Amino acid sequence: MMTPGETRTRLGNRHALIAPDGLVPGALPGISGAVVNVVISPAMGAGFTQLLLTFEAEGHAIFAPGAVESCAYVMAGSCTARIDQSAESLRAGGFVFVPAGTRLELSQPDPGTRVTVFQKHYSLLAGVPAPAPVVGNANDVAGHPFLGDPDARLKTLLPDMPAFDMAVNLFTFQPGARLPFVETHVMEHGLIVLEGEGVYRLEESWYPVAAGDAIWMAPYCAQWFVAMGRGPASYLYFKNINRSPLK
Ligand code: UGY
Ligand code: MN
Repeated sequence: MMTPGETRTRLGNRHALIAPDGLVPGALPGISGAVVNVVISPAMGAGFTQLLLTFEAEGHAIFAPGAVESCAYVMAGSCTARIDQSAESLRAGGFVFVPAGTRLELSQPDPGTRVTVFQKHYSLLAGVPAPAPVVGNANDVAGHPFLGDPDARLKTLLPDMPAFDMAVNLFTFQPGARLPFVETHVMEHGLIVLEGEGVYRLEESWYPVAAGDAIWMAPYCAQWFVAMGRGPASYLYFKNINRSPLK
């Protein structure tokens, strides 16, 4: 139990740890019958948005077509995803990516279904057609040893092709496994811990983290992770990719 007046949440200029205890829901257009948390957003300095939706029975989320692309990942429960005219069932681990200009609707959730949604303004690449929608399940995606470490496995959920300007990846670490070095890179991250425990280094701070914690890492935020629990630790994360930093 947290001492009254305490929180593990930390918000800085270059990174944030957002612990679930401090989340406050807010309404968003097109979403009903769901607790909506805007976990990461441009309001804190990020170049993207990370939403957490917890659906009630009859819950419904419509992402209207526009300049924004979206990738929704079902962390628990199940729902139906409608992309334009086609409908897909998503169970835990299921994900859907819709490019800018395409309508996405999430409906018929099991009560308690939890979905993380990453959204960003699409950055068109001259001469390259925009990406098509993608539907899949992380359980069907092979995990590859990260930089040769079989105990740190990375699943890349979206195609790594120039048309895509966002990556959504799933990282699973065996107890004691870690990122091999402190990363510093221009790409941003939004992250949610799905299971297990560990310690995340963000710039000059080291944070114990566990399932449900979310993290924002601004460009060049120094970052490192070690899994510390008795079982595997996994996190889902967003990364902007494939575009010149010179806008
Ligand atoms: O893709 C990445 O940059 C990844 N290795 N970063 C991270 O897990 N913090
Ligand atoms: Mn990284």
